[in-house]
Amino acid sequence: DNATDHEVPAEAIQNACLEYVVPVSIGTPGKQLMLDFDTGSSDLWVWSSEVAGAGKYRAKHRLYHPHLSTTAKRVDGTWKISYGDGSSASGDVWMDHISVAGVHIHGQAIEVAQHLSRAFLTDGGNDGLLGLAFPKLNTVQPHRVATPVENMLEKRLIDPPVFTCKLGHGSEQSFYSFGFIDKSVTRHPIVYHHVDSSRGFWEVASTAYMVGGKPYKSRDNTAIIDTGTTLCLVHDDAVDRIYHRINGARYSNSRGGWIYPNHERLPEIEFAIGHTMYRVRAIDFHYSDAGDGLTFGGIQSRGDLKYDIFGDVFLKSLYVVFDQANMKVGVAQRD
Ligand code: 0ZP
Repeated sequence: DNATDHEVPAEAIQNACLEYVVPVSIGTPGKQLMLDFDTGSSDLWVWSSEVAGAGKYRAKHRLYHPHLSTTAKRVDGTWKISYGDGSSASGDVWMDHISVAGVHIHGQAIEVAQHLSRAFLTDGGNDGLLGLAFPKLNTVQPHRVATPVENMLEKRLIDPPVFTCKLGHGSEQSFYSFGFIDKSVTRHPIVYHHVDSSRGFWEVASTAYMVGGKPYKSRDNTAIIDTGTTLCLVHDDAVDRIYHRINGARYSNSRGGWIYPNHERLPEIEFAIGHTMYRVRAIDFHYSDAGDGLTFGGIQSRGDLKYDIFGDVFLKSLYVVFDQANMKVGVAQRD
């Protein structure tokens, strides 16, 4: 058993604009589905042959057929999840083998979808989600099931007992690794920060930020590190200060967010994680073309939420190590 056995290959991810999906093999023979790895939830659920009324949408997805897997076993329990954006899914539960980035889990609960909300039916992007948040958020009733990371730790399948995430922008490569910290990603140091897991999220202190070199404090503020959220969502004080520094920026009701003229100069933007400041790179801040020579900004208001959400727009500037056993995240700036 040598060290490299635990080094798992980086997995390619596609569809980098809205979400990142990762190949996961499920069942016997293995069926490969593309799952959205979500550090903001703790359910592993998949599109299946049991999805009701999916009709023409089904053709856009790879499905898990528990009845065609020789290792699948039906278990007690049902699940139902609602996400921050209002989408939802529900169904029953099976046990089967899965393989994620070279790690084989024999006996993983798979939540099989029977009902999916409209957003999932019309989105062709993912074939399900793989939740990477803390176990307490799992929605299976009457007893929650173990998440893949929980199983990897419990069965000592990964050493060191961490997973890491590098999200690329555009055609830059992206990966998740399990049991392997890739030090070649960045020359910046990985600094470790305490995680408050009481709500089940990867929640860190974030009590300071910088806009155009000017420092601001945000007392008692926290942020959730969430690969399943596309944008970076922060409190309105910060949002206002950022867009006030961009000529011609305004809030657009029709587009549901802040926009600004293409090619406008952007201020430097940094947010604290623990006591370290991390920069949002300008290329990552430009989220999308809003038409009429305007750009939709990658940092938007968190609305009524009590915490910031550091989603993909910010994570593209970082390399993050998630250490569930020690309730820490290691974060390094990328160039
Ligand atoms: C998203 O970021 C969407 C994309 C999206 C939504 C709304 C406005 C947008 C504006 C511009 C660009 C993107 C926007 C993710 C998404 C991507 C691609 C295809 C999709 C198809 C259908 C639906 C969503 C798609 N959603 C965030 C979200 O809910 C919005 C949000 N975040 C609100 C916080 N508050 N993300 C969840 C995972 C999604 C679910 C993954 C839908 C894709 C499919 C979670 O990571 C959020 C998390 C709460 C957060 C406080 C950490 C959560 O809901 N966890 C469930 C637990 C239940 C709490 C026990």
